[in-house]
Amino acid sequence: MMRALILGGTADASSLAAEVARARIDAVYSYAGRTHVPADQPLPTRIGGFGGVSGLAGYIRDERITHVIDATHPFAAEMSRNAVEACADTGTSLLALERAPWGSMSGDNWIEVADISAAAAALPEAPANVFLAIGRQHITPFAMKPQHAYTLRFVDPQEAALPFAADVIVSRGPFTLHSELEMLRAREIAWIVARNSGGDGARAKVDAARMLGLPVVMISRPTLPERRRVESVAEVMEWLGHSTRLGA
Ligand code: 3Y8
Ligand code: NAP
Repeated sequence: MMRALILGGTADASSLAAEVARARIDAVYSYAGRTHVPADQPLPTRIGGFGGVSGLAGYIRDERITHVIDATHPFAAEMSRNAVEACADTGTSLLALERAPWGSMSGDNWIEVADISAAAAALPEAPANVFLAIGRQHITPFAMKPQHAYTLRFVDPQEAALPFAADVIVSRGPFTLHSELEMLRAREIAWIVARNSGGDGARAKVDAARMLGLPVVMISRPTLPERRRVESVAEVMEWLGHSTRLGA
């Protein structure tokens, strides 16, 4: 009897949950619990870590999960690694739903770096207005360049003290080209730091940067273990034996 676990937390995961619910597949949606009020899902939802690989393997056994879909964000590397191990340990089918990275196009001025520390090192020495579009969890490396006027964007209001002076915008995506252009112009942003998230939910700032001729320090994705992956909800549904082709 099929029972699916969706490791969620992205717009693609929400789209998948809607199709899975429509197909009446027995499934559970999972959030890490990073945000105060995550978006509602049309499936039974669990919130919080599993407790590492063994915790996830135990969950899979206890809940009789037969299929795991890793629809987490491309930078949720630890969750993805744990899913590969736990599914191998329990002999459970695993499929990743992972959108393609953004590619730079003519007019883009990207400085591609491997990680957050390299992103901080890539910023200039001369003070500038810098927009850090990388959330809340991994901003400490920028404390090494306190000379910049930083703008941060969080999903929830700031709780802990910041490691450097910064102005915080509280807003969850997805963001529009118009609102990103307005924000960048109003704050006279000269540099943007972003993760190569892919997808549409956060692409607007990259397009706005190109239109304004701004440099973007683009953080490349972490390498993930080999696993079967698709880029569309339709392919996941086919894998689950529920084609979403019209009239199917
Ligand atoms: C809790 C679920 C939807 C989903 C929205 C997508 C788009 C906006 C791009 C910017 C970049 C950032 C951040 C971002 C994106 C979507 C999508 C995506 C980047 C929610 C969500 C959860 C999270 C967790 C949160 C992180 C943070 C990262 C903000 C919900 C809204 C910056 C990633 O305060 C915290 O601890 C936040 C932590 C992980 C990265 C960080 O290090 O701070 N996402 N984001 C998920 C869970 O608990 O399991 O609250 O409803 C989901 C979305 N985030 O339905 O439209 O699909 O990718 N999320 C980055 O660097 O790209 C925003 O501001 O331009
Ligand atoms: P991470 O660093 O890869 O994972 C750290 C730990 O968080 C995991 O080992 C697991 O804890 C728990 N976890 C992560 N995702 C989970 C999920 N969907 N359900 C249950 N537990 C989860 O994760 P992250 O980068 O902080 O991302 C956390 C969540 O935010 C994910 O749902 C991800 O899709 C979403 N998100 C992340 C980003 C980003 O930039 N990283 C962007 C957008 C959305 P245990 O080991 O205890 O099981």
